[in-house]
Amino acid sequence: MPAYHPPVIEPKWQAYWDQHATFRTPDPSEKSVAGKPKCFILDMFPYPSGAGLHVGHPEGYTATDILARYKRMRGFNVLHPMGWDAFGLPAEQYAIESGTHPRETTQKNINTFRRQIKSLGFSYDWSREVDTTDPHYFKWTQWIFLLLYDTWYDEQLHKGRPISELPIPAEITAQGEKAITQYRDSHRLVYETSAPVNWCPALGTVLANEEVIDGKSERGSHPVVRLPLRQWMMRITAYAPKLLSDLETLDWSPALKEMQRNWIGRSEGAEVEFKLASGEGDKSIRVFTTRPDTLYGATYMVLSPEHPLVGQITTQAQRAAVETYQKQASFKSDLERTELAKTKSGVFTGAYAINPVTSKPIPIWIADYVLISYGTGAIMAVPGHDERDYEFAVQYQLPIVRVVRSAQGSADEPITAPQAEEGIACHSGMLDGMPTPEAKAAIIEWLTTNKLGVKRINYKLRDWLFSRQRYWGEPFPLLHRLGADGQADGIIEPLEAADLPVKLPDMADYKPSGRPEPPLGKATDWITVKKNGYTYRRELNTMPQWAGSCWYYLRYIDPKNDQAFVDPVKEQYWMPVDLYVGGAEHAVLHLLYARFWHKVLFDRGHVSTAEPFKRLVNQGMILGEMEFHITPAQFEQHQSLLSERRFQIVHLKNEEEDIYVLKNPPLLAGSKPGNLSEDQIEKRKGTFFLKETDIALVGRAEKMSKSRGNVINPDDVVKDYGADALRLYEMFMGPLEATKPWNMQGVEGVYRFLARCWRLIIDDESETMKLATTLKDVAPDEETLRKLHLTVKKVTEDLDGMRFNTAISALMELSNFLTKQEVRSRNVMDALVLLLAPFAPHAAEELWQALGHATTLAYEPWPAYEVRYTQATVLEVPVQVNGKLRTRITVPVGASEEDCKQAALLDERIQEHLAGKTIKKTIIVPGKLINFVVA
Ligand code: ANZ
Repeated sequence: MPAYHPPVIEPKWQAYWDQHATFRTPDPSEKSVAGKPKCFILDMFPYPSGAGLHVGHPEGYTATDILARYKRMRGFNVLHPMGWDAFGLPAEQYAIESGTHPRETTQKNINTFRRQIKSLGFSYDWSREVDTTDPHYFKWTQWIFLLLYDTWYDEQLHKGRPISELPIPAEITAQGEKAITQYRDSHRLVYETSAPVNWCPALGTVLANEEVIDGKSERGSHPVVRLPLRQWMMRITAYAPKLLSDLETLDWSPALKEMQRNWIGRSEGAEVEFKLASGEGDKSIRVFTTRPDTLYGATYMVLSPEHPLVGQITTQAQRAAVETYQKQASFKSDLERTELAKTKSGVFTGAYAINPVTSKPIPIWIADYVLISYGTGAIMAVPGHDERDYEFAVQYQLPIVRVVRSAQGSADEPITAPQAEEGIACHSGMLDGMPTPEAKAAIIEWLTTNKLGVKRINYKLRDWLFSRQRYWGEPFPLLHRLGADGQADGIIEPLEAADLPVKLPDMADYKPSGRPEPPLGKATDWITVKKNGYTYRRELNTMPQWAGSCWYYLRYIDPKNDQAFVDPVKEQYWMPVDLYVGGAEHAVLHLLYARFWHKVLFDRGHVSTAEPFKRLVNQGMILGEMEFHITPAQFEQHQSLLSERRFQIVHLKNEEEDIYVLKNPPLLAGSKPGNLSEDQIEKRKGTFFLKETDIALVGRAEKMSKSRGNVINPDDVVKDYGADALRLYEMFMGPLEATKPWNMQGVEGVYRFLARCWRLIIDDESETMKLATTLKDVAPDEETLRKLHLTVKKVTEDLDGMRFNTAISALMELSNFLTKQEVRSRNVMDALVLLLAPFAPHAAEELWQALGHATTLAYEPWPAYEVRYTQATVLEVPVQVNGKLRTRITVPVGASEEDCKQAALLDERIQEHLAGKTIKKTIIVPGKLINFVVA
């Protein structure tokens, strides 16, 4: 037993923590909380997939656990919870294949995840566990949905308000009850619309844009088509300005804030109205432009193929061509239509509009590079100054004119490439000679005066498509009223809080119909509701997986409350989240959606902070063991170079690919070839190359994932090395934010470090558990005190800065130092164990107990350091002869001038330089410099 043996001590302490509820977090009303500052440390909760945990998961969880344990030792009341983001497609797909209820599959997966996470010794308060699929939880997801449904955004007051406070214009009131209802419905943060969606027949669901890659579903690669469909949307765009400006108040990395900014995508410009040429009716086309100053250069217009005017303005002669084109465009995703498109395409509608400043008729085209979902879905095309328009104009031989010149350039310089940069307006009538910003302001003023346009700010952010045609999600708490004919009459009845939760019906058949109707339509008993003398049909869509994760952090604060989603007093105490750690893959959507819901809750008075997550850190990705792939052709071409570099080359041939994998040569005969390390590659223009070669790597074993077969299962690591070693290794690999390759040898290294710490304290040669004989009740010597206090300082500062890898290095150094001692002080061992505790809690608890302490160390005060032991004792001072640096010497801190001079004179190099010369003067700047002036 006395040898370091994780399989015994780790389960022992996990059971101890469970039995003693060591990590139960007291509520703010409890006595034990008095005087303690709070600290809310949050992990992004996992989706409990069937594959179980991989070593990427515990990275962030270990970091937050170390901090949670550290903060407790520093006297904080720490909230550190865990839960499950458990709705989602895989359980439903599995149900379709196997008939197993998704709840069953989900529960099984949760149990696996919980077991795995518990085996790593994280100090979660398990009494606060949440599960988004639990009706006690999603009751409140539905409740918050109803709050959003009940809210409209007041642009004047810049806040969400109850729909009952929406001012109804007199002309609407005059039209009666139905018009008022419609008016309200069109202002809610949750609204219905018929929107073109990505419909995937094989999955039987609509997909978000991010779930579609190259026109195929991300899951399973099934074809996706664009269809108009009745959908529920959330008006997140109303909050775009606040989501943008409040980023400034957050302690997030600049890169992450930039990603959110880009996603929100604020553009300042104008809307301009173009009348149709005479004979085409009194209709007009509105465009959005960021360059209203180029209006004189608008030589044609483009409508998105989906634009509602297309059908009305297209001439008979062009109709067939236009309709064919519209159909083609409907099969392409936005990405394919814009960034991925190699060439531009379009069709003339036969109609013309009038350029409002030149009064010239200009042709109206349709083209798929104009998207219906942005701005007004129509543009004025300025081929002289917009790249896309230029390309299009060249292709279809449309006129190109220069309306902006560079400061030195001429107005008549021909355009051979689009000039997008700002400059001086030319060929622009009243704007001529104005620099772009001035020209923009002038034309906007002119347009406004002439009622032909207005200043406009647009956002790239789109409203959030909130409904899914799936079974395994939260049902909507909404009813559709049916008229006498059994059809929905357009009146929506939101359920009341007392009616919640709306649970999912039990069904035997989860199969999608292959048509856009949701599977819930098959639950015939469930869908019909009688209320107040009316018959209603339930809403059949379910919520997207994002819903449950929009507010889970609030539920941890008060997980069992069945009167409110969170008690306001507790909410005020715990919020905001002090630290949120998770993967960068959630940098945009989850964080925007959660911030949006939080802001609505804030406006409606249900939470006390405008932002949920004060500080956020993205952990870096852990890569599978690294390999670099090259194609057979590359192999042929570079064979000699590759052998020169002595790579081990493994030829892989499977059904899908024929590739060579490069590995480092085995270091010892008989050992396995090593994987290549980061220093073998370099990144140029976004592509990875083998260092100092032009061999671009076609692939490398990247992010760990089951499909790549490079997943390392934490269970195996725990079994072989223990949870403490896994935790240490996860943190020792490199900075938390960095992308790091996994390397099994590293795990062995930290394991040896733990065993060394163990042997410092335990006599591993004795039969029974006994302290090492080298351990004595003696006061440590000065040198040991210095080393210890310096280590405490370093580890403390590193933990505050989340530099876990360097903190671990400092602990390793301390253990090496102590290993050399023949007699060790017990006090020093106590301190070492406390420093180790956040990182390797099981070993630390066991050693703490061995050192004679009766209870857990989880709440022991964190070791303090004394400054006097951490200050340097010697200084390095440069020594010059006639102002030239000749050497450096070390002197004790506070040494006198005379001592410094004598020390310098004893130095061999100085003696050489002084030989045969007379010292005329000695200049000494204490602690900084010694200079001998010689003749
Ligand atoms: C004329 C113009 C002249 C434009 C010029 C640009 C440069 P951002 O910055 O992304 O907001 N545009 C507007 N709506 C569009 C749509 N639905 N689909 C595709 N393109 C659209 O870009 C705004 C610019 O993108 C607008 O300004 C418009 O082209 C185009 F020298 O108008 B611009």
